[in-house]
Amino acid sequence: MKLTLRLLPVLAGLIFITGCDKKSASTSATPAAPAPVKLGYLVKQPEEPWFQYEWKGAEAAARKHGFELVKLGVQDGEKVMTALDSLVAGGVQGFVICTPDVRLGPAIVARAKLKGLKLITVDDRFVSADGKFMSEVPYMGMSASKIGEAQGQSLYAEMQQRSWPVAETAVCAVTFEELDTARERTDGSVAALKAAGFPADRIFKAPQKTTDVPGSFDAANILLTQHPEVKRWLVLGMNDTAVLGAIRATEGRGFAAENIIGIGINGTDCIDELRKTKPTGFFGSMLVSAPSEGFKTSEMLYHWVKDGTTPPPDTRTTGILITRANFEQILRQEGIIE
Ligand code: FCA
Repeated sequence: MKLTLRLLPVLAGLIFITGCDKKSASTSATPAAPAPVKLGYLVKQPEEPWFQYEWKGAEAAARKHGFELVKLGVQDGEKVMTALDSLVAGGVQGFVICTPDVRLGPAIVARAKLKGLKLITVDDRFVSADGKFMSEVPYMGMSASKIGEAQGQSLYAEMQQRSWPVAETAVCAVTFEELDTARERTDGSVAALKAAGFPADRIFKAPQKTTDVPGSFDAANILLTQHPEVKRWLVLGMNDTAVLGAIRATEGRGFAAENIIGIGINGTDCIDELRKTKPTGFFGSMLVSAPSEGFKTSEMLYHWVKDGTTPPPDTRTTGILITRANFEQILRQEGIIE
């Protein structure tokens, strides 16, 4: 049973790829026709809208350049390795990956080399056994510290806008420090709050065990229990999901929405929240363009495979604040909503 289940993704990959081969066979009657370019796009959390929008961007690049795209969810190390084997079996020449664990980097690079696959990392940068970034693997991701700083500055500005007494306010920083991009974001945010004058002894960390809503809900809930004296909370975290879980925790403990200011990061995983007719404590998000990350990484990979153009080693993306007031307009311009 276990074996059968484990083989399913491989079989699914083979069926998909067989379908693709039929198409290429009918068009490759002329021997000189170049091999079609096939690329993979592997993400750690396919259920998160952020990654679905990255895929959307990658699909747009595939349409523009005429390559085939294989999208796979890889929630753990075993799924990554199985996915690589099925990609190779299907004639894929390279892949973009947001890995489920950055410490898998050396193993993924070794497997890719062995199989002759080109690879670009997105969002979560590979880390080698000595804890250093694997700078030899091309990477595209957020300017994490800067985006975090903007989150912290925006929280402070909104607190001032509401004339909240600092003595009654505290910061709930939902953290996931084992992931560098997450730690850089929350460190940047906390540093900006301190630089703006928010007292350091009223900034509390709530470490999340898992990077989903239940994970941040649990983390924030513990913190809220420890600090019943706090009347108003500023909430920050590495992404929208981290902040959303904490917002749900404040609601569970009876805080009114007007006593909470939460600002997320991504801008893609909070659309339903911002659309709610009754505003919640989720004030806004630092929007980063997921579709353009998906488009650019897969376009770079395409040129690398097709023309041998090596991608730049480290490309960073920036963010802007979206709130209830402007999110529809900005997300439409970004192509995230219709
Ligand atoms: C990490 C997070 C995602 C997104 C991405 C850019 O992978 O888990 O939510 O923020 O960085």
